[in-house]
Amino acid sequence: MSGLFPLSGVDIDGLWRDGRRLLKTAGGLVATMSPAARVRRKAMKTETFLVQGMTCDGCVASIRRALEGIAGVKEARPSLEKGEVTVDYDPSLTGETALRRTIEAAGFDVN
Ligand SMILES: [Cu+2]
Repeated sequence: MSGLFPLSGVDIDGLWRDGRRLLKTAGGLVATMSPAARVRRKAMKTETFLVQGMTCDGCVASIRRALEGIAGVKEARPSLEKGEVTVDYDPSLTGETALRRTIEAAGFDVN
């Protein structure tokens, strides 16, 4: 079973569900990912914020925990040495302003 397009002898039910196309085959239903869903998966964004007030590993841990608690944040990597935090996130679920506010709410200043 391969591809997103009908093969001869394969009956398509014509519906897209959650970005998947259901194919009816002799072996049963097979779901394939739609091109749109593939694009959505890749649409992650990375942003780096300068953070003031990080002084120890405890600060690093609180910033990471706060940011990774936001829906859409995949990973937050604070650097004590550089005084910054780099965040990988899904821009369809959160944004720069929410990330900034979360860092501030954790007790730090963001530039
Ligand atoms: Cu600290």
